[in-house]
Amino acid sequence: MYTQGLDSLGKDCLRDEAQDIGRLEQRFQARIDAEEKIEPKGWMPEAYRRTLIRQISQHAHSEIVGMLPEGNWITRAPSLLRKSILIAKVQDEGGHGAYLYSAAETLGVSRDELIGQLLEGKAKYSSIFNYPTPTWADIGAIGWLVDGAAIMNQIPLCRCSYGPYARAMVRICKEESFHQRQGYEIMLRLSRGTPPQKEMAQQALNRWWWPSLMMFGPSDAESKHSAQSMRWKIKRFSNDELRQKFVDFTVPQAEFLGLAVPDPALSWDEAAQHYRFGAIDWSEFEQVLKGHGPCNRERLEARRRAHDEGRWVRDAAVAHASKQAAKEKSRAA
Ligand code: FAQ
Repeated sequence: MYTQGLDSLGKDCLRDEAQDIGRLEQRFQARIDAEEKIEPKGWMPEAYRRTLIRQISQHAHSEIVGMLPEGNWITRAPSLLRKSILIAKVQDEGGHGAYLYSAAETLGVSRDELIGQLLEGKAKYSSIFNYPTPTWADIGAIGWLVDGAAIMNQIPLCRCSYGPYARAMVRICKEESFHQRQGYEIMLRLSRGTPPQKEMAQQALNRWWWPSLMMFGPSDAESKHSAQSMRWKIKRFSNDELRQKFVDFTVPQAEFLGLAVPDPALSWDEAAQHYRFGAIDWSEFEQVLKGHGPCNRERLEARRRAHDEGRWVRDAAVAHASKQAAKEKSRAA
């Protein structure tokens, strides 16, 4: 873990002003309003810390569970080149999970604790990763739509008020943007291919469109955390604003592919300069969040199995680290 303590400045603040949390909170909010970054050792309200741990850990879990739907196609990718690209992408997602767990650890929680919550089924991860990938086109659709939605949500997180999260997002977004393009390129190839290939791409779009819109979270009216997270500049845009941006950005891309977005209510609103889209089936989203999506059980089982089978690697890493530390100590003595 990086740090759990306050630096001396923070301690002084606490000693001097322990009676006046209100003033500390005001000063904290003023720093946020002035676009200053909040760093791990500085004072922060407990609710801010808890909100960040919740969001960053859910985000980290999403990256790690998100390796599974695509990992499913590594052995079956249609060429050696596609296989190597997919391996690199899935590995990037694992790396994103690792940076994000590190960012969460700066808030005084351990990675083991967070992973324990995921494996016990107590922690949330993105709804999107509970859907299956029955064809190669699903890999294209994930890159294009899921990474596309992730970028839309995550670019603003590069300006999040919490320094370690914001900095982790810079690299993550660069990689996600490559992922999005590789997914779109798969879809382009398929949609310019034979009629069955184009149909495969269309079916994948049909499967991933609505779950991708759900990725942005409940509507603003139902989003319990948004208002406070926006005051704290953890979130810069609401769930509905980001969803709308995604639709506006993605529909022309579908048109370029010659594929139909599976929404009969979709239409361009010239006056508003936005696409209007049909109602989202929030009951499906709620079912997925409750653990009843098509692959929830399979995903958690896969993570538990990987955790158990990887125990020897963790043990070996710890043994190696303590041997190295002992060597260092005897060299220094
Ligand atoms: N799935 O009040 P809000 C990726 C929960 S990474 C599951 O609106 P908030 C990369 C929410 O946690 C994808 N749960 O909450 C990749 C809360 O539950 P709680 C992940 C959801 O936090 C690509 C409750 O509903 N990205 O794709 C979902 O203000 C390809 C109320 O919601 C991030 O995590 C959902 N879709 O806004 C990897 C980005 N939506 O905690 C592999 C960072 C909401 O009260 C392959 N996170 N919930 O029990 C965020 O921006 C925010 O946390 C939101 C939700 C926007 C997701």
